[in-house]
Amino acid sequence: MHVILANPRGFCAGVNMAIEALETAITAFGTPLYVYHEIVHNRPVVEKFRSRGVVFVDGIDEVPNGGTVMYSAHGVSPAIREASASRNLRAIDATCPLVTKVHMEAIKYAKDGYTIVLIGHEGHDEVIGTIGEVPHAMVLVEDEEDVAALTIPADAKIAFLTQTTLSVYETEGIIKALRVKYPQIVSPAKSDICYATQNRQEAVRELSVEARVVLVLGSQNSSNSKRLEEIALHRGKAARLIDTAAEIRDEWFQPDDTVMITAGASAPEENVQECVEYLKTRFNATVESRVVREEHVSFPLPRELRSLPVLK
Ligand code: 2E4
Ligand code: SF4
Repeated sequence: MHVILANPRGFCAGVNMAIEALETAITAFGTPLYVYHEIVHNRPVVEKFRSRGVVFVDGIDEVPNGGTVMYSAHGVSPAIREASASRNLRAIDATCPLVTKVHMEAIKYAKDGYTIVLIGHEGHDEVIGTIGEVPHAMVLVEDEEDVAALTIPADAKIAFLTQTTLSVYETEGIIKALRVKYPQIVSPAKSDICYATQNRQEAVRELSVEARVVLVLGSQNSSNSKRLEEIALHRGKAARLIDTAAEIRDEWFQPDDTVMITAGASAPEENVQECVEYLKTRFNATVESRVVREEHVSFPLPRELRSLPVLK
């Protein structure tokens, strides 16, 4: 068996920042510490923090008065910020700056009188947060059928934005349909699909060609991880999205297989290495690391944590 380890894979700059922010907040404020939604969409990460006294909540009313709440990397709507303020909570914002950028674009387009089409997945934390900025000016589309069903007038002032973790290929199709229906449609100069999402997809597209089996480390509710699994499946690969090596089944493999391993932006490297070790032990696999793109991106800690005396 041969294992191809894809690069880039795993934690992106936004996830590194959010996890470091939570670690820092635990040190500074102790537990229980509250996080609105999962800090990132990864079960092992969430379970580890939960075992250390972090409480993940789906409503601000679950946080006791005067408590500390951190917003997850996926961002929140202004209504959530207001709810925290009215409860006198100490709020720490671990939203990825690349999600905040989309929020800012939404605010600007709405202020300039545009109707905004947001391409994204209904019910996803990031989409809920982005729509919450300008709900009166925004309509969500998930696919080309939704574009066909849009009733925005043909001559409207119209813009589109996207969720940060979509499939580049599928989104191109939806954008094409939007441009046919609304030739005047505008959008930000740079895609809202972030660098990490694009690079991890590119690595799967390029490296999966050589593999029969593709293992993607990541959780089922992780949009960017799910997209990596889908890309491999569309290419006819036997692809599996798993959280840990414990989910691996030997029947998935043939002894002389080439297996590509990657990880979504929220999946820890530890879980990748467990899978590599398993395949080495069980199938005598050789391992090769392949780099499709270099990444040199990092984000500062949330403002609320930068000036803490305890950390100086
Ligand atoms: C914030 C924005 O959005 P997705 O479900 O892929 O989130 P996940 O937590 O898996 O990945 C990190 C992240 C966070 C991605 N985009
Ligand atoms: Fe930010 Fe992109 Fe990572 Fe999401 S996947 S947290 S947008 S860097």
